[in-house]
Amino acid sequence: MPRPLNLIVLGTAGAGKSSLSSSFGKWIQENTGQSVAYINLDPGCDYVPFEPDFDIREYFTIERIMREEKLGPNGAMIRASERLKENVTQLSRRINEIEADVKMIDTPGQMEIFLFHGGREIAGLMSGTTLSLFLIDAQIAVKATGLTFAQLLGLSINLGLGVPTINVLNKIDLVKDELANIEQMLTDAEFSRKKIIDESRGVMIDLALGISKVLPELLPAARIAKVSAKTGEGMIELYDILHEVFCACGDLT
Ligand SMILES: Nc1nc2c(ncn2[C@@H]2O[C@H](COP(=O)(O)OP(=O)(O)OP(=O)(O)O)[C@@H](O)[C@H]2O)c(=O)[nH]1
Ligand SMILES: [Mg+2]
Repeated sequence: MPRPLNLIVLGTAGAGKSSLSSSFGKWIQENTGQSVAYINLDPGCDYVPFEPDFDIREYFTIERIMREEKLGPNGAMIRASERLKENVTQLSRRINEIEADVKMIDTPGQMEIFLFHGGREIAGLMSGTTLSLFLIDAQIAVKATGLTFAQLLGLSINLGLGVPTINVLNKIDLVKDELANIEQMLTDAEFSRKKIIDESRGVMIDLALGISKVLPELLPAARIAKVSAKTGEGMIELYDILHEVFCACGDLT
């Protein structure tokens, strides 16, 4: 793959974005020999499990904005994203100057704020090829309605960020007994339909069935990767899927 490959790691709060940025980055380094840089775009975190080559917290942090501008955590996150947007040219230049084959880009848990304020702009200014990994907590995907909702969110990211998105089921070590079920929901529409009807009530059934009906038409053809950022399972599969998506999209530079 031409360098650099930018992997923007997105997902709902606590889905394992920081953990996967770290463990998949390490896996790529150790197993493919490519150099990996780590970019932290989450101004709200106290700790990240990697040593950032670029850290947005050098510019601002949620804690400081809350204190200085007397805002709550979400108001401060919006303010932080506005600052990201205002300084996007300078910040993306600094990220582009980092020499690495792969850049793992960790993002805030308040995904919608990042997407609507600055995320698209910064993704658009990165040199190289940019893909996003959308992390779904496997514990949510155990239910057909949860999986349907998560896939819909993945599509919104595709729309909001404007780059190809790979859906990644993380924390599979926590759902070992349910993995076959999840697999079947992903590949067998009729099975998924039945599960939705079993699980849901009233108006939810129609909504979930309606969404699950259109999803196959809209979802990218790529398989969903199943990984554990904790145990390291599934990293080869994720890397293979990256290749598939990359080849399907051609050279995106
Ligand atoms: N069992 C298990 N736990 C995981 C896995 N990935 C992450 N975790 C745990 O899930 C919690 C959240 O992980 P993070 O990596 O901080 O998640 P995040 O998406 O970066 O969280 P925010 O940035 O706060 O939104 C931590 O306790 C991790 O140890 C996994 O694959 N398996
Ligand atoms: Mg994080």
